[in-house]
Amino acid sequence: MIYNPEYECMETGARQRLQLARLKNLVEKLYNDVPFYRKKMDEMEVTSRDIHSLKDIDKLPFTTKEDLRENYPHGLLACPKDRIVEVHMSSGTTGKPVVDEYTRDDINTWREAMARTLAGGGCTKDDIVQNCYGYGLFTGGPGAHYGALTLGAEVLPMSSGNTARQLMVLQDFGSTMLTCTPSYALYMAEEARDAGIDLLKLPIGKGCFGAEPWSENMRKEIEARYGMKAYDIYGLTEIIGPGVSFECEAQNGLHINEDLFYPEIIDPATGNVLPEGEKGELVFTTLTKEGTPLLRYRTRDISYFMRDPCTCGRTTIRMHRLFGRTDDMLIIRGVNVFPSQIEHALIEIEGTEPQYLIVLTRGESHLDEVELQVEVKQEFFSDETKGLESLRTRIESVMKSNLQIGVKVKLVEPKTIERSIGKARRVIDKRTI
Ligand code: DLL
Repeated sequence: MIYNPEYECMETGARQRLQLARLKNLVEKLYNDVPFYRKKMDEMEVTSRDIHSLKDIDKLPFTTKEDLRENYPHGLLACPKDRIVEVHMSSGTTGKPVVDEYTRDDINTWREAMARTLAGGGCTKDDIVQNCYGYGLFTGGPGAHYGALTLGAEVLPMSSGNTARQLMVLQDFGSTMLTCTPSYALYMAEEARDAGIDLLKLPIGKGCFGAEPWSENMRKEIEARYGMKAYDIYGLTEIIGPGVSFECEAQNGLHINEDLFYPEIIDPATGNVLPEGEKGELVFTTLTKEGTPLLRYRTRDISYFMRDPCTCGRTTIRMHRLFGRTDDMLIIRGVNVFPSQIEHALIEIEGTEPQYLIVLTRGESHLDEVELQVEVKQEFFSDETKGLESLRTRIESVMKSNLQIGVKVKLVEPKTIERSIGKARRVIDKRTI
């Protein structure tokens, strides 16, 4: 089902006129209301009067994750603070999170974007949506929740974790749609098998999965284990959360809600806009947001656009499922982690060297496991085992509170972690997806 054919099936010329009008408004508003953007535009000697066509967007400045971090917490607010009704965050590179502040209308935009997204995966008012994305500052839980409510579906706001209870509810409440990270969907399927639950006998028939990289193989696996159709959904906190783009029944690229989020693909090295169809870094401009609208936000995600008509009837541009990122951000159990965050936390802990190695695996359980190898200072190593054990548990708890994920720490002797002459190799990612 197409939730909003007026916008999703719009004739391209009409959509472009709408995008241009919205872009001009946005530029005007950012210039007047956000000193950060006024400064950037002044430096580049550009105003809304220089925007005559959508192509002129390349005259406008980019926004980066660093810009968001430097303006934490409210520096990019574009409306009076009392109009904000909800806030979400995700981790930044060295601890400071990136913040998205929503007005009531922004929440309505999000509801609209997520209703389109879940409808793309076949959700209707008759569905029972088991929502196992995390609720809280993470956008996954609330985003899917809003979308399901907007469609009139029934929501089970499970949040993540407590798999035994998830499986109980899955059976007893007859959930027909699942929303969670793809790795958690597989983990649940594994646990179901161990508990002797036959998922194929349950009414669960579709799911919208995202927030982390996954592959066509993982899709096939999820679809086979649950007997469902599994759809890829994409988004990021900075832009709105989930709801930026989504797959339809054709499962051939993700339709971008481009009347709301204007997409570009750029060459990450030069910043130049690439011709349609070429692979590069995704950049989004929020066309209607009020709280923290962003101009040309560099996502660091890699994809390319597909403009050929889709069999579903939507006319929106599609992006290929992500190929990876231009930076070193890791997504571990759906949580964004930068190796530099680990380094930052380690420096504070006495007894350790700033030498570490992150080893990522995804075992039988389909959940990410993290082993953090840390070099211990010589004097600590000659110490008795009790001291080492308390250092190990201390690092584990510091990591847990800094990264929000559990990490298994292995202390190693000085000079055992391989040194490199070039870029240090901090991560060994053994996960196959
Ligand atoms: O992960 C929003 C979201 C929630 C999307 C639920 C989909 C479903 P952040 O925590 O800010 O927001 O992380 C955003 O996650 O830049 C991508 O690198 C990655 N990501 C998100 N969706 C996908 C996907 C949410 N479908 C970052 N495939 C993004 C691969 C994804 N990576």
